[in-house]
This record gives sequence, structure tokens and C-alpha cells, in this order.
Amino acid sequence: MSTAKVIIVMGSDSDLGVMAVAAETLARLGVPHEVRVASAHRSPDHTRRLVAEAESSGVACFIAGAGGAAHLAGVIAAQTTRPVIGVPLEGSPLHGVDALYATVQMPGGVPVACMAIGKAGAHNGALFAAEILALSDPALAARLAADRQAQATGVEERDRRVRNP
Ligand code: RP5
Repeated sequence: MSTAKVIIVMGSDSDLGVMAVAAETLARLGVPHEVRVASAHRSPDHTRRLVAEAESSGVACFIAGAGGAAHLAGVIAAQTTRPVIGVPLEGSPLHGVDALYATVQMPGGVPVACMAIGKAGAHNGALFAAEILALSDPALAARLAADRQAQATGVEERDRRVRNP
């Protein structure tokens, strides 16, 4: 964990299919990161240790993805004042709405930045983490701006294709 600036924590390895999107986005932007599994409910001590170790090793920001009664982001936020980004995940019979409510409805005093449910949330969570780091990293800010421009160019290209099939 020594060089990671962002740590992506998942409640289970069954979340990897979605949370890998966050790792891919951070890798594309050149943000050093690490992916870990820790459960707020099944391994509370491991989760506590992970947060403490991440803080000591210089992690600036946490991304926490969990499904069901998703307390992971909140439990991490309870133990650090570094930014915590929560990604509610689908998979339960309630299709992620349970995780959304659990992640977004933090009590005043312990903030979690809650993203959208699923892959869009994992993608945006990584972008949001990069935006936080970019406040003190002009080269990363430039890469984020280029990424946003490439996205706009891609939409314009799709518009051209739809208009001229
Ligand atoms: C949550 O329970 C995890 O984040 C996962 O989304 C869900 C199911 O976990 P598994 O039973 O697949 O390990 O804590």
C-alpha cells in the first residue's frame, strides 16, 4: 500500500466485476491505487486496521463499494477525516436501492460522497477521487480535462454517425 493515493475497498470479492471499473479509470488517469476487500460486518477489525494502515501510508482518498446493508463507506468514514466516496452496488433482491439508502443517508457529522448505483458509480467514484487529488496535482488536472474533452468528442462522433449512417 506504500505508493497508493487512492484505496478501493469492496465488501466482498463478488463486487470486483463492478469495482474493477474504478480501478481501470484510475489506472487510465495514472493515479496510484490499490484494491482491497474488507467487510464492515464480517471483518470489522480487518476494516479498522486497513483504514489505519492506509492513513499511515499516505492514502488521500477512499472509494468504498458495497451491496445490501452497505455500511462499508460509513464505517470507513467514521475512522478517518480523509474523503470517502461510497459506491452502492446491486446484487441483492432490492437491486442496490438498499445499498444506496445505506450509503447516502449518513448522519450529519460523518460525510460520505455517494455515487450512483453500480458501474456508473464506480466510474464516477474514480473520477471524483482523481478530481480531489488534482487540486494539488496540475498534471493530473490536465489529464482529467483531456479525458472530459475526449468524452465530448466521442459524443459528437456518435452524433455524426447517427445523422449519416
Ligand atoms: C456486501 O454483501 C458485499 O459488498 C456484497 O455486495 C454483498 C454480498 O457479498 P457476498 O455474499 O457475495 O460475499 O457486504
